Parts: sequence; structure tokens; C-alpha cells
Amino acid sequence: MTEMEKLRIAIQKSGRLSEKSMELITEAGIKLSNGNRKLIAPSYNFPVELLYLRDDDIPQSVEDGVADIGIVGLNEVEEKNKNVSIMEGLGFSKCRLSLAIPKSTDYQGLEFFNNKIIATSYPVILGRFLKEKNIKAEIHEISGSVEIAPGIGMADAIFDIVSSGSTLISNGLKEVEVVLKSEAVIISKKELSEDKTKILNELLFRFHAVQNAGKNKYILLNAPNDRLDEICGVLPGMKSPTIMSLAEKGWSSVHSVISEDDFWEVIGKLKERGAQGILVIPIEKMIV
Ligand code: PRT
Ligand code: ZN
Repeated sequence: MTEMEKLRIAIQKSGRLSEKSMELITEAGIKLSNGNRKLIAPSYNFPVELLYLRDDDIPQSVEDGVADIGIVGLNEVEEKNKNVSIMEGLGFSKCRLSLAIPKSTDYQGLEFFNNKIIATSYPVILGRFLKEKNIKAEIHEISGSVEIAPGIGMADAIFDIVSSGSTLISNGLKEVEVVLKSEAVIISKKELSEDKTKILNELLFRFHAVQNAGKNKYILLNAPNDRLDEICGVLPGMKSPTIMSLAEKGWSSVHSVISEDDFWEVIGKLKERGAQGILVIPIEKMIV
């Protein structure tokens, strides 16, 4: 018998993306065998393993198939320009890539940048943008502290990540053009095996459920009467589940409240015990 393949997920080892990436994975019910950040951490309850990398290396690793999917900033994906599919945005680590100039400099429009020197760590995205807009500027690639370049006479402008804008302000700069809006995205290898596609679909299904979830959910399901006790046994509820007879003989409708923390576990147990037509509904107010 062949063991099911594992989907390998590359996430940032440590930095601005790592905490939220881990949170998403944990909330999707994925438990890791060794929490202590080895290079690769397999899960013992879902067919995935995590590969911890620097964010710069994630697009390449997914193109090569070293990882099957990755969670990384769109800015990094666009800059590295690898042959990967962008699946969807995850709504965290939002920022933008912008052009900024000294705050006292007059700015009338993009022509300003003709014959200017722009410092950046994102030469690919900037080069593409300038070409598209037909602006001829000189790009100076530097790897860190881009924001100090104008102040020390190294450049006339910068092209860098902006979030709150306070880094620009404290360096006497102003944002004049937003070139790319970024957030953490899921990227995937172009060709995934059938098994891995299935796992990815289940994973995406869970991520969506996480993103939509509140702390507690209202749950309704249909249960065969002869398994009602077993089914009610896995539903904690606020007091106890509500049970109503269905028109169809031998079946009941069960209503209860379950918490986010054991959501996946409970759903699995309910399915195992013959529950059908499971509906999960958000709760707007809960008065206890
Ligand atoms: O070590 P590794 O290579 O893995 O990490 P890294 O240092 O290259 O990246 P990291 O962890 O700093 O950022 C990872 C990703 O987070 C980026 O690629 C972006 O997609 C996203 N992100 C979101 C940000 C910011 N917000 C952000 N504010 N990345 C960087 N910044 C920096 C920016 O470079 C600038 O210096 O913060 C400063 C601007 O912030 P404000 O709030 O002052 O405007
Ligand atoms: Zn990096």
C-alpha cells in the first residue's frame, strides 16, 4: 500500500509573516509533530509538512518543487518573478510598494522621475513599472535601509515598502506614487499531483472556514435516532443540544453551539457517527 503524499508548505521562518502564517495553520486544525522549529515540521493529523525558509527563498522553492505551496508577500512574488501560480490573498501583512521623495521637493507627476536616481530593494518591480510608464530613471539597488538614501545624497527618491508611513515621515520623505498593493498570498507549484491537489483543496477549504469564523458557531445536523446519544455526546453546547423530530421517520434534527477551538475535531466525530446535512452558522450575539 502506498502512503499518501504530503503537501509541503513553505512559510517564513521568522519575520513579519511568520506569526500570522502559523496562526492560520493552527486554526485550520493542523497540529505539528515538533513545534520547535526544525527546518521541516510534519503534521501528525493532516497530510502536510512545513518548511521554514527566508521569505526571499519561498518563490524559488515553490517553482523548483522543493515546496508545493508557500505563504509569502505578493511583493516578494512579483519581485522574484518565478513560474508559480498565485492562488489567493490571505488578508494579512498588508503593505504597499511606493515611490517617495524628500518632503520639501515639488511633485507634479511621474515625469519627475526622468533622469533621477531611485534607491530600492525591488529593482524588478520598479523597472517594470518605469518601463510601462515610459520613464527613464536610474535604479540603484540596495538591500537595506533604503529610506536613508536621499538624506545621504545617494539617491533622489526611493521605492520601498510602506505600511503606516512613519518610516518615511521620520526620514523626511513623502509618498507620491503607490505602485503595488501587497498582502500575504498563497502561491502554488504549477503542476501538482492529484493527491496533493486534494490536500490543497482541503487546506484552502479550512483556511476559508478560519477566515470566516468567529469564536463560536451554531450547528445544525440530521442524525439517525439510533445514534443520537453518540452524536450528542460530542456536542458540548451551552446547556445541551436541542433535538427535534424530522418528518422522515427515524431521523432527528440536532442544534447546538460549538467553539472554534474544537470545531474540526467535532465535525470529524459527527461525520464518523453518521451525522448528515451538517450546517454551521455564525452567531451574532451570545448571551450566557
Ligand atoms: O528574514 P526574511 O528575509 O525572511 O524577512 P525580511 O526581513 O526580508 O522580511 P520581513 O519579515 O521584514 O517582511 C516580510 C513581508 O512582510 C514583506 O515582504 C511584506 O510583504 C510584509 N510587510 C508588511 C512589510 C511591512 N508590512 C513593513 N512595514 N515588510 C517590511 N516593512 C518595513 C519596510 O521595509 C519599511 O522599512 O517597514 C518599514 C515601513 O513601515 P512603516 O509602518 O513605517 O511604513
Ligand atoms: Zn526577506
